[in-house]
Amino acid sequence: MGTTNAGLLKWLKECEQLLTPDRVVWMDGSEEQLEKIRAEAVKTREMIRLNPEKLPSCYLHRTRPNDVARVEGRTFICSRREEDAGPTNHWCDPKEMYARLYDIARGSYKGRTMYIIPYSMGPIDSPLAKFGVEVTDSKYVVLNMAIMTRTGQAVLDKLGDSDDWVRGLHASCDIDPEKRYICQFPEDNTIISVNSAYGGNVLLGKKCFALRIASYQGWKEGWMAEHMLILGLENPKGEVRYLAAAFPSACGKTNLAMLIPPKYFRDQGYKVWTVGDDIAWMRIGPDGKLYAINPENGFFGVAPGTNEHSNPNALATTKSGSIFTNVAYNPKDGTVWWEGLTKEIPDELIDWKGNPWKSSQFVKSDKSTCAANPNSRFTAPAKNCPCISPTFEKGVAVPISALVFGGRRAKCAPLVYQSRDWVHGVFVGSIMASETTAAASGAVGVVRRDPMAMLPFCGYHMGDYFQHWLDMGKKLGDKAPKIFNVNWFRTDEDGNFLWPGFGDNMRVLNWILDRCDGKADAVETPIGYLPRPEDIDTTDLDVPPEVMKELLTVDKEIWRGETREIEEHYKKFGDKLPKELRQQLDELEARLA
Ligand code: OXD
Ligand code: MN
Repeated sequence: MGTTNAGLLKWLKECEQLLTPDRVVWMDGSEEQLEKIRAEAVKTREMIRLNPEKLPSCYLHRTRPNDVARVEGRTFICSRREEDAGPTNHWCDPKEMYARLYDIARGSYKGRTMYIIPYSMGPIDSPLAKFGVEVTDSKYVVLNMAIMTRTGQAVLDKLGDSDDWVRGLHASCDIDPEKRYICQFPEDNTIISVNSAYGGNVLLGKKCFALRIASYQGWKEGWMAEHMLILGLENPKGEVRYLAAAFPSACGKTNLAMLIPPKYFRDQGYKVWTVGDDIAWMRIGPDGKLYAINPENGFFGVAPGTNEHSNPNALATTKSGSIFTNVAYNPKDGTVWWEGLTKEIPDELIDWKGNPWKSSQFVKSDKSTCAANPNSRFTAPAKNCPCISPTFEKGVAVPISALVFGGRRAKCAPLVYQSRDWVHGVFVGSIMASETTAAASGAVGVVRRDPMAMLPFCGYHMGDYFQHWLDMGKKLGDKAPKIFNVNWFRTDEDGNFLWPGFGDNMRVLNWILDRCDGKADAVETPIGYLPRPEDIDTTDLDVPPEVMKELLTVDKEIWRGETREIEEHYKKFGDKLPKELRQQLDELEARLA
């Protein structure tokens, strides 16, 4: 391994002096080196090797029971000034936080290996790519980063002596939840994560870099880092149009990214291509249009609920070279299982904590009796995905025709609507919300505002973030993508879903993309442009016309209530709320009056 990058070498020396590892290993990106680390991880029981015939090169990992999810309460944006982190982030003075974190991490690699992972977010040669170096004492992190990003010497070669790279320090320490911190220092291009070993907190390229740090970089440098899937929809003529879509968690982002069109469309030659399932980096190209890449190289998806029906493409993606975290183990055949994988529940398993589990102990209403943790995950290489976009494999950015926001709303939002223009679209994103489900603890149906699905991921003041969106719209002008909102979760009086969702969502995406091409009709309503029921192709769809009508109605009374809630939501941002958005709210109120 080699680099002459003085800034990098200096930082690594400082890490080594602070952490005092027994050994230092540079990750060179070779399969031989990874294979050696996998073998060591099996020996130390950090990984269980799964059935090599049924799941070749796949492993199971269990985290500590106190360390199974992202921890928003312990995630900090340590900008120099508190007001720059804004009202939606936890903040701490960087000097104070560095001191606290160095105290926690000091000497914690004793008896351990310090792994140095040079990695690229985005294809190494892409003009949209950015680089990072993560230092970690966890083989699990090393092996996951090797799936989720491009790693190794090639990154150092491309980085050269540049200072444009993100420092990422991860120390497992004692996995003490009282001393767990996930800290971003946006002005220093630095991330420090201590006392966790769970993916979302420790795979520093993902949420910490590709969203929190990158959103800040995008603001300063004139581009966008968004919590969005990217997909391409190919029509029978072979033309592919791309959209990027933001949804809060538990709204089926990975499923939408990998959807399989209904048979009627497949038979005509329609296809969906997955570019990414979680993060989009977008820049204005030389032709003035907005282009996107998926900066990741794999999927870190939620396992429960993934099956042959809900997402066959995701399931196929996990069949080799994947790491499963906190799923159940089937000792009979050395495979894995999670709730929803098969209708039939295996009689006996080893649960996610490593204890014997019998199907008879499962109580549907009690998540703690599940064999797999509800947030159990698969880390799978994107190249395994049967519908991965050829553009992803070539490493090229795709032109974005539409930006889509969505959430889980029982009554309020219609199946789909188009914003009046870019500024109104930014308003639609800024008021994004989702209702809590029975799946999570707490009250059901409570509305959580999650602007652009970035609430836990925006690395600076959200008022400035809204302004950045408005500024991007000004730069894009008439080349700007059109902005839409979708809601797959509208219900009837008894709480039953009105829309079948899954593959049939393609019917809505088709209307969206036809709107972008000026090929589909719509009617104007107070909230934006809606299709008429006949504008959505419902061939072979078992949804009666009156239900289609219901899915596409806007209840003014509900929306008047909604505007009162938006007033409250907007108060949080104080005078950082762009006046254009305030004006959008006033205009919406006037249209609903
Ligand atoms: C994720 C998340 O894991 O958004 O992608 O929490
Ligand atoms: Mn996500």
